[in-house]
Amino acid sequence: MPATKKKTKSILLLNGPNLNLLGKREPEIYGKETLKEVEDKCIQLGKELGIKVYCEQHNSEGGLIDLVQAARGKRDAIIINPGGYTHTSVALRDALVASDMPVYEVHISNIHKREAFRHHSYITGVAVGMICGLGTQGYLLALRAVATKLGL
Ligand code: CA2
Repeated sequence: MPATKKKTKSILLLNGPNLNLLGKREPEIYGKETLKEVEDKCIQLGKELGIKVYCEQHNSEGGLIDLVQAARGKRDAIIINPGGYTHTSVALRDALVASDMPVYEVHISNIHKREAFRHHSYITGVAVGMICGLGTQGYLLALRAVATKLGL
């Protein structure tokens, strides 16, 4: 019998509105690293773990939903920081459910230490888990959690 080749696991790392400004504004809340630096670290860790990391960022709700829909059937999981849409978007939540991918939610800041309107997330209820308040390290921790779940 011919040996079957195992397909490399892959994930979508998706960042929402304004996260393209990482490292350029409000470093006291979001740190000094740029989004590109964070993405590069995730790609590198992904290589070590055996996961190909596809990075996307979009500022609009529809743009994020399109990216989630496009990942369906292609990626094994999604790590998402939905930015401000965390607290407002039923539509993004619906898209994540419809994607059939396990969802890992990440927030750089501790949303529960901030304004009351940030305390509720529409995403957490459909996520495997949520990491917040650990800075950009949260993305790397989420990636490690994905690897464990995928048996890598
Ligand atoms: O802590 C997080 O990661 C947030 O998802 C960030 C969102 C905020 O609305 C959420 O409540 C918590 C805001 C993203 C804005 O990103 C910026 C990054 C650098 C400079 C300015 C904004």
